[in-house]
Amino acid sequence: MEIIDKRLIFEGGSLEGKEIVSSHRVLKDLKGIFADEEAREAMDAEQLAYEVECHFPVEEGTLGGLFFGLTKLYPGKVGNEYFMTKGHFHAESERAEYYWGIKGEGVLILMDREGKTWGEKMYPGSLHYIPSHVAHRVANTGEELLSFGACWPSDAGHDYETIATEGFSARLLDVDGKPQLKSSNQ
Ligand code: PAN
Ligand code: ZN
Repeated sequence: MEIIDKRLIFEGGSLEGKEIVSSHRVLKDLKGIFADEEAREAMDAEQLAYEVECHFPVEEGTLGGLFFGLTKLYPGKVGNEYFMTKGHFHAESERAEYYWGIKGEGVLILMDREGKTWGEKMYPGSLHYIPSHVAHRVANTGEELLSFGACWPSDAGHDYETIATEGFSARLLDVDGKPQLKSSNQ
């Protein structure tokens, strides 16, 4: 019987193989995400904020499959707010996910449907279970690239709209050189 090598390689903060799909977001794609929109506008619209490499072994929306992603989030700040991913609930809200830290330092910001927001420190080796019905985004609080892995159900989908319109109830800000979660209404 045959033993095959799919040459799908996940190692040292990179995911490679002919089935890998890459995407990226630059600062202009993150319009309205940061508190200080004026500061974001003053920055280079084409500056790379993050890249995502994904393995989608089944079609999006398939029940019973899994997707795998590697996110590389660059260091930086918009005003006093750390670079972060857009963040989303899953469209099929009753779908959980795992994240785990690979390189760099950051904070996983989580918000439930009642609007309660909390954070979990991310660093190489940290493992994070994101329960269903919980929105998630990651902020890079370090000086170097932050890479993290993710694994989620193939029928989860992404609801970016709720976060784009309502945001998270707290933001991760640099306060005197230290990351702090501050209420968005302040
Ligand atoms: C991750 C995220 C990835 C990028 O793979 O999609 O980190 O963040 P945004 O999708 O919020 O821009 C995931 O949570 N998948 O479900
Ligand atoms: Zn997700």
